[in-house]
Amino acid sequence: MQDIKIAMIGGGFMGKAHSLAYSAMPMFFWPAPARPVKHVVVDATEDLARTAADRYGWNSSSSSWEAVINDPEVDLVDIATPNNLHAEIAIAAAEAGKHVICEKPLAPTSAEALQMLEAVERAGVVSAVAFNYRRTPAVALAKKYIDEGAIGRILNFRGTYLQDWSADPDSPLSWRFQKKIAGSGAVGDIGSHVVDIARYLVGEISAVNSITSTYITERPLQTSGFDALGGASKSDGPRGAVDVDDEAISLVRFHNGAVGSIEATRNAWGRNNFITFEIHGTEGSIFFNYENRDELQVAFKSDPADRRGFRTVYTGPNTPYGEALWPIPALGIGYGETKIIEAHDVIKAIVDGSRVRPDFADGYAAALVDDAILESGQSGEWVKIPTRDG
Ligand code: NAI
Ligand code: SOE
Repeated sequence: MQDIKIAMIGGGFMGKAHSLAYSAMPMFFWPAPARPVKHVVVDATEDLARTAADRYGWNSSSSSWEAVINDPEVDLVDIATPNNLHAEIAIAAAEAGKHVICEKPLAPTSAEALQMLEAVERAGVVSAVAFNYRRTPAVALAKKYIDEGAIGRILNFRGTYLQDWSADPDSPLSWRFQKKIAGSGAVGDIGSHVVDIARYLVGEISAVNSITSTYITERPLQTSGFDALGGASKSDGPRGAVDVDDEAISLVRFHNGAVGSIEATRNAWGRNNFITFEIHGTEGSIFFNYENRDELQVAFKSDPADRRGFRTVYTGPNTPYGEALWPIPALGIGYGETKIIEAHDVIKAIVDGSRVRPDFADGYAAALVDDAILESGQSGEWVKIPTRDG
């Protein structure tokens, strides 16, 4: 079995998730397309990098991403840093001939995302953007229903991503609240996942009309280098300005005539990872809530009149990715499984020399929608989503 040697840049929250995925992938997908080798992990300091290597089982560590992407042994560069570093690292990795997986949003702006796309195209390497929620088996099952025509022509899509980790004004000024690092707030951080799901299930978005709001305009400065998601600091210490959106609500139009809405906020008390979509078609409807991610709710026009209503389908061995996962429906799909599937699909594409989706073209397409949401939030006008050529 071939080895794929990985250099992972960033050993924080996503560093943990990706490390787990590389270790677990061959346990789920067997025979594995290749053996992922956790060759080197990079973090901002030697100490952070060594700790990540020890904790997550990497063979070596470094504090220089520039050095590791030029390591001839590395096949795949995995970018799990804050957003402002994605473009520089991805472009350099592609120029060094490495395959690249990059966390979402692909970049803080669509302009940078385009440069990243052009770099991987020039280099002819495999690229992937880590919109892992489309790899939740129930989301892939929704795609199967839609592709098979089970709900007919899609009329509308209502998508949400609601969280509450930043609802407390005393929660720290994470990098996610700083435009120079994150690019945007709820829009790029979580709204982009819903944009990806909408594109995956319904098709390309043609225009948006959005409201964006910032409720908490300053937050306590973080005392450690680690990003604290929530965890009110109750600090009387200095505060810094929040210069990104807390919430975005958008009406959307799709090229195929469907309409819909996308909402994103991290200030919704009681909502944790509330990624939902409801899709109505001419022949039926589908509803999904990530907080019950083993389940897909479906209802069909053809249902007998005395059985009207949504019913629950549980994902398991017979639904997408099921053969690799657990042998009984509803044993439980977790966040980790979505990342394990993602690792498999990326490594398989490298071995097969094929395209994996979502790739940098998808990341760029999502970034164009994110930018349009921000622009519409400022202007209050409908904003058309440009195509790659303008
Ligand atoms: P984090 O703050 O937990 O981790 C980022 C890591 O990057 C830290 O260990 C930090 O020290 C390191 N880092 C910073 N500068 C560096 C440099 N110059 N060289 C090497 N390492 C450096 O952030 P988190 O939550 O892991 O987010 C990382 C990326 O993953 C972001 O783009 C975020 O949007 C995305 N993300 C995606 C998720 C998903 O569900 N797909 C979930 C969470 C985050
Ligand atoms: C914080 O909102 C966050 O970690 C996002 O950055 C991720 O993309 C999301 O999946 C989980 O929440």
